Amino acid sequence: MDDKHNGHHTDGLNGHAPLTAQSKNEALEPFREHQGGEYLTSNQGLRINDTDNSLKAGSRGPTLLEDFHLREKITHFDHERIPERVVHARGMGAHGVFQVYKPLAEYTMAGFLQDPSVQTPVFVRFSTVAGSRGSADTPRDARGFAVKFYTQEGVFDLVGNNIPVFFIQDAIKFPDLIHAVKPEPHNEIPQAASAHDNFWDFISLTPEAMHMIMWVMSDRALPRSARMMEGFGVNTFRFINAAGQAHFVKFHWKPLLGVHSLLWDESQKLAGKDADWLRRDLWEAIETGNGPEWEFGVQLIAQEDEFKFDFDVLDATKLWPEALVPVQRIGKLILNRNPDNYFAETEQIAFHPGHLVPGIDVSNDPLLQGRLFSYLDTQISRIGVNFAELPINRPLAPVHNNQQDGKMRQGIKASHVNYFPNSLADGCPMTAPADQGGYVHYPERVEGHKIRERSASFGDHFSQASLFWQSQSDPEKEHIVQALQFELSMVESKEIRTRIIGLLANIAPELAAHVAAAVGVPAPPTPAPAQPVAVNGVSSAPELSMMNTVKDTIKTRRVAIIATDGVNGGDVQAMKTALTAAGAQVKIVSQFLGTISAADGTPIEVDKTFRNSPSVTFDAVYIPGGAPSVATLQQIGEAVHFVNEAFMHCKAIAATGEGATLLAGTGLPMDPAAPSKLPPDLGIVLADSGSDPAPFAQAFIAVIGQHRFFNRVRKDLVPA
Ligand code: HDE
Repeated sequence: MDDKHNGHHTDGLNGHAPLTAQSKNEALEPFREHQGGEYLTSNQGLRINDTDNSLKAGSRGPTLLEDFHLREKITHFDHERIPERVVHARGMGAHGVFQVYKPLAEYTMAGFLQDPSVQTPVFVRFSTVAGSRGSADTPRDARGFAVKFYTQEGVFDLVGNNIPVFFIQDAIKFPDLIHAVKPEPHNEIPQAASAHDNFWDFISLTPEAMHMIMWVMSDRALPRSARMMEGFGVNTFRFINAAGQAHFVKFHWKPLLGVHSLLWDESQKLAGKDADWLRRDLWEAIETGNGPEWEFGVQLIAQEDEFKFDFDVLDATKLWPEALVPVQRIGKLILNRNPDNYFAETEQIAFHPGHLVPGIDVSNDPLLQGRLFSYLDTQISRIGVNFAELPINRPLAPVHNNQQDGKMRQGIKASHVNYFPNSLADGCPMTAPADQGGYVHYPERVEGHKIRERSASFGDHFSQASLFWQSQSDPEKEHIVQALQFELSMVESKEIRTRIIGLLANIAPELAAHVAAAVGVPAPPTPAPAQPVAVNGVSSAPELSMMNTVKDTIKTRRVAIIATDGVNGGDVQAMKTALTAAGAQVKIVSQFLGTISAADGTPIEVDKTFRNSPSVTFDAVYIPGGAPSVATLQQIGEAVHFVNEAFMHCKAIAATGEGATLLAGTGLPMDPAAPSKLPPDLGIVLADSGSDPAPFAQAFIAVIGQHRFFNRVRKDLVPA
């Protein structure tokens, strides 16, 4: 840490000691109410003698108004809810720590980005956007990725998404966008879904949205896990160093587990089978000591290079291709503690892109500018004007100002002086000069006519949408086409569908033609073959395809071993041991809970049933050998469906000996008598009974790490 920051943190008026990641945890401890051995009391501490019977005039008589315990209990219950977030209502959060890799003083004076030995406590909240608080986790949607850093210089909030661009360029359109995507106002249908007329009507008249549309129609909008999502600050911010030099900056989170997604069919089924899929996934990962990790990345453009690009750096519908502006990985975020109380922490946390620290400032991005107003405003109506005093929102840096009163004020100010300047309190709290950490805005020179107008430099709505399309692998393109076909098939107005096809033709003629073919509107006339569109010479960006992501780990992946009585216990044990050693979560799945009996009589405890944990809740499935077990499974529809569905969802599958016969219903082009003839890239590994389990398990581990195998052409033969 440089001298300036040392000085600021350890001397001055407050003299507070440097923080550790423990300190937010410790700061929350006085607010935690641990239970054990106490009497039940009223809110005033009165011991309660009966909480099951109201006070009545006779045991069959009317309840008496004087029953203060009944009234306190029910009245509090009546007021338990606060308004849900107007967007991003459904979410889950966790505590963690952030550490920078090396000092970033060259670019920013932000204290938490200087000293690799300092752990900055964080709280992160992930969310969907459109659904209400009780909606499912897995609809097609962008995901929020909001990080609150409790730094020594105050709270810094990075309120981002898992998609690097946004639908609109100017915040003034946000209410229209959200009204359009939310359930329609007359009948409040559909919940958490963009597949309806209002949304696509708005989009069809808003060409600037088309880049973001490509992202939300891609599998990025169906994350397998919050732990397997990228995060992006989306808006352009500024870094400012101690010498006053500025860089435009875009923020990134890169997950160490890679970026992985569900398939649309899985997402829909999971919404019913386990509506809490993503929430449970994050919770369990942290509970089992597998806290997720991301690297923090920055893309920097020097202030003087502002106009060197084909896009405007202030336009939030554009990304900065990594070939032009590399992502520098500058630190690591680890989530390691679940909240103690969902409401007190995850629901009451209040983010705001205007929560900044010295060295980080906003840009003139008109989307960001409007957000700066909206978030503070919404916290006031959602929580109250004193939201910053709630335990989860309190900065670790001390707070001293002359704000006072308001609903639910917590602190008791002992001074009788509440204004500035003053002499009666020796001028305190006093303003801080920049060299004492006082926040100074970047002194950008601004000049212009007062005007409601979009800059012409924001006018290209299709090049980056094309770049995204061109950068996708074939299966990813197919999924985008299928998503658009589905969404538009739900749109009743043919005019809206036709307008969308017209917009898609500007991105890629073949995309428009494929979608049109399924939604009952003519394809636009075939133009001359399109030249690949390039952004400053970049016509394909590998970072935009999930095919190029991390694929070398099976850590925390859920693997089902399906079995029943007569299973070959050796197969089960060898596979379970190998997968567990590689970090997977292995579950024995059978028809009923209890124990099953292996062929040699050994009891095996069943963890899950086909009904309570269908194949959509797993990443991979193993079918061990043992003729009696396999014969029984073949007679259980849910077991056969389990395997067929895993095949259809392109998941890794392994089978030993007669286990392979369960693959018969999948449409797999194989001869069970000669499993080696199976094409190697289908993600299916088979072993003969009695063969060496070690290399077999390693082969299975390798395919699970690949996540999905989209080249199973016959997957479409499987009845859904
Ligand atoms: Fe938000 N957004 N937003 N947003 N946003 C909110 O604030 C808003 C935008 C994002 O876990 C609200 O506390 C406007 C972009 C996340 O608590 C509200 C505009 C990005 C969260 C609001 C945007 C986001 C919110 C609702 C257009 C990605 C959840 C509740 C200019 C960078 C934070 C709340 C959490 C929440 C306004 C656009 C991310 C109403 C006006 C772009 C992750 O203030």
